[in-house]
Amino acid sequence: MTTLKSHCCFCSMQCGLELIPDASDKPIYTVKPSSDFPVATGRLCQKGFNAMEHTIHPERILHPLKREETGAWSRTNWDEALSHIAHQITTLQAEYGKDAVAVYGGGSLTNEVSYLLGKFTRVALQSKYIDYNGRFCMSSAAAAANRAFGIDRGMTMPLGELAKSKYIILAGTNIAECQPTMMPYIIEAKKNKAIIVTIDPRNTMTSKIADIHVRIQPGFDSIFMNGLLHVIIEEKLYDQAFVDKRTHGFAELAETVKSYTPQRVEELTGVLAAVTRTIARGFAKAESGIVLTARGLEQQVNGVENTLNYINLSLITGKMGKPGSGYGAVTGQANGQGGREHGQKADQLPGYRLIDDPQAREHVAKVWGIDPNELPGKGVSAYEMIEKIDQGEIKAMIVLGSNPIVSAPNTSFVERAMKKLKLLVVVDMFETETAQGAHWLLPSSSFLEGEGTLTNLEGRVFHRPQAFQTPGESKLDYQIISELAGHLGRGQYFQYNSIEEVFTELAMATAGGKADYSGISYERLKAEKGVFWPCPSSDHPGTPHMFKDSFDHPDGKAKLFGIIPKMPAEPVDQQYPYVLTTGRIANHYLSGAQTRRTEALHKKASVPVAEIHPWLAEKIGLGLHNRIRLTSRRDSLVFDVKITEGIHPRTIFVPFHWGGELSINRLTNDKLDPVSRMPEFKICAVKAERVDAGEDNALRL
Ligand SMILES: Nc1nc2c(c(=O)[nH]1)N[C@H]1C(S)=C(S)[C@@H](COP(=O)(O)OP(=O)(O)OC[C@H]3O[C@@H](n4cnc5c(=O)[nH]c(N)nc54)[C@H](O)[C@@H]3O)O[C@H]1N2
Ligand SMILES: Nc1nc2c(c(=O)[nH]1)N[C@H]1C(S)=C(S)[C@@H](COP(=O)(O)OP(=O)(O)OC[C@H]3O[C@@H](n4cnc5c(=O)[nH]c(N)nc54)[C@H](O)[C@@H]3O)O[C@H]1N2
Ligand code: SF4
Ligand SMILES: [Mo]
Repeated sequence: MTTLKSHCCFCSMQCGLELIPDASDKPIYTVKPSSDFPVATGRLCQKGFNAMEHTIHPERILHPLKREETGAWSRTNWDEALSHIAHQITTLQAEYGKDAVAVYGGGSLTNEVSYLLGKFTRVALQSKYIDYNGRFCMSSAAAAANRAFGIDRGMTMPLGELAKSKYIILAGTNIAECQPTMMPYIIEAKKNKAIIVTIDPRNTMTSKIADIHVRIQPGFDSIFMNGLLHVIIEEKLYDQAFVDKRTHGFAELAETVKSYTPQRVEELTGVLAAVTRTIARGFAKAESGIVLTARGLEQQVNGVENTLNYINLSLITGKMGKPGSGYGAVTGQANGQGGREHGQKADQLPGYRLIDDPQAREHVAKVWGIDPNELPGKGVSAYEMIEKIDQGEIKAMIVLGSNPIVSAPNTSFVERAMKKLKLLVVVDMFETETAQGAHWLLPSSSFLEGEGTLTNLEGRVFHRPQAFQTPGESKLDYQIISELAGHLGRGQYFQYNSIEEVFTELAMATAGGKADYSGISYERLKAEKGVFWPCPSSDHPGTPHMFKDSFDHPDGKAKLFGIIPKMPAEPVDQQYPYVLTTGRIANHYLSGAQTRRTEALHKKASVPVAEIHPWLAEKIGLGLHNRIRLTSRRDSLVFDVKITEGIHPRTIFVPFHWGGELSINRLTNDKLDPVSRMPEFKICAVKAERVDAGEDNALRL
């Protein structure tokens, strides 16, 4: 047996890994970091080292399953499953219209599968309803980048630039737990005397390496940012030449931030005026600087505006398109970048083309061999699809690559709505919380079985080879999608002999679009170990650095936006006096479907723990062995507690990687950003009460 190569299935770093066979020749492998992938070379975090475990878990679904009337699953075969599903789809569409059937995708899927899901929805189902879990992830960052730069690529520069930077601002991004193998790039910068600033309501593993940590209350980023912009403009520390030549909107921005003196910002946020001045002057004067944002400030009803305000900082200081400088929204999922480029989004066709643009429709329809008029129009965002189920407009849904019963906001509502579906098909490796309510569960492949391309957080497209055959009767996603299209009578549009053929078609579909992959081929990816998009021709080297000379708006300039800070959707009040924020811990991944089935990770963190400040513990009289009840306007749950100085006193943090009674998303708010339709995962108002130790609680300790 030989060493096999793959990439970790979890975060957007997409570290290369090798599977070293056991000397005994048994099918046992040890996971080691790969030495020949140019990103985080030779490094894996604990999730990466354990990435294989869930793929061989005994709970893996190995045969198609059908829900009997008794509620139990029964084993079936592919032909029966797909023909029944196709029949139900056709019947529902005949009665309620094509749009009665929806698709819900995910950002872990390869570029090819993301692309095919979009094509399947528009060509095989002929429905307008497709969206995906990236709506809960990168949508605010994407909308902000499109507005400011005219194009959305999470990071505008390769990771290597971090090490060269002299000033790095990390806002609402907990890299040490969420992209752990990125940390050495930042530590390298620190060794070269860079200043590191973290902005987060919590002291995180990331803030441990910060020179300055700004402990901001959730929802206050834009006020603080206006303070920084105010100082930079008042003290004329901005890059006048860059602002004049390469941006629009400076006068409006200057006017907006005029009243945000550091003193006023201190009164509003508690951040000392001296801290605001120090960071403003330090960043503006540094010879290079990088701003990275992530979900902390993006997953809010003001997420797009918050992100735009951080982009303002990069732009007015001219820290774009030059060494050691740039702005980046740190992408989250394995293929969080590529997954949002190729048509899983309600309003997009492959290559970031807009579905309501006649030229885009014509181009893609031609590649697909259909009439542009056959293409449906824009659908709605992920959460709004769930609302449409509740309203009775969507009757059937195919979920492929997501577990919304755990990961959507206000999951008590989501669960009630999903129960109304006449047909729920889940394509997954496991019987997830979402699959527990499904009518059909179709066994899919894991990352070790599915060959394909992904695009990492830098915009680097790379090839992930197949390591193993699919176990049992499970199939590759692209085969499941193509075969179902066949059963729906649209098989002629889904004739692929290999995943490479899907990529070749994808590349054609993106030609001339913003995310142009047309110069990329499997051959190149294998030889070059990745190519950065845009890459419009086979002799184009790819684009590691964006915006060196111009931005992507028609006039080549970037746009500045004066942001007037707004309240969160659910401000605290007397009844619900604290802010609940949610996020991640290092040991688990998203809805936990994979990492709760990874013993080595799960045993380190088997339940969610609420982080609270000692002030709050005292206020609610929390003693030893007590737990905490958190209640929002939507639901109420009990959690174990960690008391820590390292959190804003009025803020409570709970990770979201668990289902059922442990699922914090039962409490979160489902209000959406008006532009990105991102839910407010990071802020909702809660009350907190002490739960006295009962017998069972005492035993737990
Ligand atoms: N271990 C692990 N790694 C992961 C994932 C995982 O589930 N587990 N998921 C992956 C995915 S899909 C994603 S999207 C990324 C997410 O990566 P991150 O966005 O870094 O992760 P989060 O924990 O959601 O949020 C980051 C921080 O935002 C802070 N925060 C909360 N409210 C605010 C606010 O108003 N302002 C500011 N400035 N900060 C705030 C939180 O305290 C938290 O520390 O991680 C990826 N990597
Ligand atoms: N409260 C709160 N909620 C959040 C967030 C938060 O910060 N706070 N963050 C949000 C964010 S950023 C994200 S990205 C979402 C993600 O949340 P989810 O979309 O639920 O993400 P996963 O848990 O990765 O679900 C992926 C599912 O797809 C399956 N899967 C993995 N790979 C494949 C594959 O190749 N093929 C198929 N068919 N299936 C596969 C897995 O087994 C798993 O069941 O959660 C969001 N929810
Ligand atoms: S940093 Fe991300 S991609 Fe790398 S091993 Fe860890 S989870 Fe996997
Ligand atoms: Mo995400």
